[in-house]
Amino acid sequence: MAFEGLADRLQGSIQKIRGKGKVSEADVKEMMREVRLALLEADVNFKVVKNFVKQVSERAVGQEVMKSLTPGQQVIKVVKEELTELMGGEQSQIAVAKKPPTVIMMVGLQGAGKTTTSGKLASLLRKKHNRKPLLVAADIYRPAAIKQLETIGKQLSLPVFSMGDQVSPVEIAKAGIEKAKEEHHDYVLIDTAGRLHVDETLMDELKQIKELSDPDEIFLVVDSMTGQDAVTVAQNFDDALGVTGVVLTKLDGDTRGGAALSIRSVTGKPIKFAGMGEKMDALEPFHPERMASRILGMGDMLSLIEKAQTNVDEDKAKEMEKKLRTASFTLDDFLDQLGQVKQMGPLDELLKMIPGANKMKGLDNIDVDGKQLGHVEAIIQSMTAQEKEQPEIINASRRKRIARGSGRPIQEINRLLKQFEEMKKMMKQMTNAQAKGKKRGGFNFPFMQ
Ligand SMILES: Nc1nc2c(ncn2[C@@H]2O[C@H](COP(=O)(O)OP(=O)(O)OP(=O)(O)O)[C@@H](O)[C@H]2O)c(=O)[nH]1
Ligand SMILES: [Mg+2]
Repeated sequence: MAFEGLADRLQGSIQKIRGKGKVSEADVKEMMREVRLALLEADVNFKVVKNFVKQVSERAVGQEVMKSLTPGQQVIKVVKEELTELMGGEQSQIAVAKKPPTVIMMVGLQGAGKTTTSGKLASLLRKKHNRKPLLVAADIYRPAAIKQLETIGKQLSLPVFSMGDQVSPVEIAKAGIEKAKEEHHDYVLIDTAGRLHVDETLMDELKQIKELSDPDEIFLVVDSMTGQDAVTVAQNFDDALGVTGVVLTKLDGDTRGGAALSIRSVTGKPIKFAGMGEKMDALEPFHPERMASRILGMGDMLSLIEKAQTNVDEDKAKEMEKKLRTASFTLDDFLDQLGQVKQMGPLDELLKMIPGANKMKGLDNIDVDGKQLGHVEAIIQSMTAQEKEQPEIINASRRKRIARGSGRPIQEINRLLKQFEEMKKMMKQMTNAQAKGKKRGGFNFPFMQ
């Protein structure tokens, strides 16, 4: 699997920090030492590594306090965000020419996957975007290169334009675009020749094709198995041609990840697509964020963190904390908290997002259908405003009335009131400890622990 070593090591160092209620500068340092080694071992460019480590360290030490996350989780969040940024942040789009056809030139070293990717991309454009692409066979050097593209075209029922191998690639490209105009194709994909190494003859020819066909995109196809070397190659191609985007192929293999993590940051060019196999449908738009999640092996955990982030109102959390400190926390506030937890979605769904939760004893058959939350809600809603403020006034007859009103047995009302009292006590202790200087980075809702 791609990124395996890197993923293992990053996940290992994250594991150590995840649950921490307090993260010291030394913790961050220790973690970043491991992250640095992991990246270097994955063949990531050393300057990129240095920068990454610096960036994460700065943010992790002087972190913004997110009330709904523990400090350990916050550090992980920073790592993920920076990893995403490293691979380009947002997912980038494919250009569309003002006047069709949109011309895409495929360039890259020998065997990188240009011809295969041309076919895949044409197929993707037709299937997902309802486009009418034309493939142009402009590799006249490698024996059977034209045949290869024609075979792909036949397989996909996509037209291939070729003029044999006795006409110059520049001519072929030009004629191909003319043909596309005549036949109203809206995309032209020019498959060019590759060389073992970047050489002048190749670059000169590519430059000429570029000049005459005025492409909207020049996609550099890069074999992700080539690691850091890919970055040098990319720089050379970019210097000569001005590449507009990168396609990383063979991400289905056991690449260590160096190319994927360095190329964007070194060349500044976005990774647009990822080749995930030899089959013609194995091309995916490149999502930096998803890739980062995948490398960190915690996609779902992060979705959970994001859920907490979007659903827990920070101001409200602060207000709640103050109420606890001044012991003015009421059953209404309690209800409010329940509401926040419920907003995050069904509890069993949330539990599923926690890696390993399904294997945890007791959690697998716990009643988490949210029914209980509903009952608690019903009980509290059956109380008067005064009862909610001062639960100590709820005597036996009031309990009976609440039981009738909520349709719950009286034992449940008793249990809830007892739990609420205990919770208040516990929170008071917690906030006292906090006031005494054992400051925790984040305030956790009791239901979320
Ligand atoms: N596993 C895997 N194999 C791929 C991928 N993309 C391309 N390949 C394989 O890589 C080999 C080379 O692909 P080509 O498309 O012929 O490469 P090229 O850049 O056109 O090569 P030249 O024309 O010789 O320069 C083929 O066997 C492809 O099937 C990918 O994403 N995953
Ligand atoms: Mg080829």
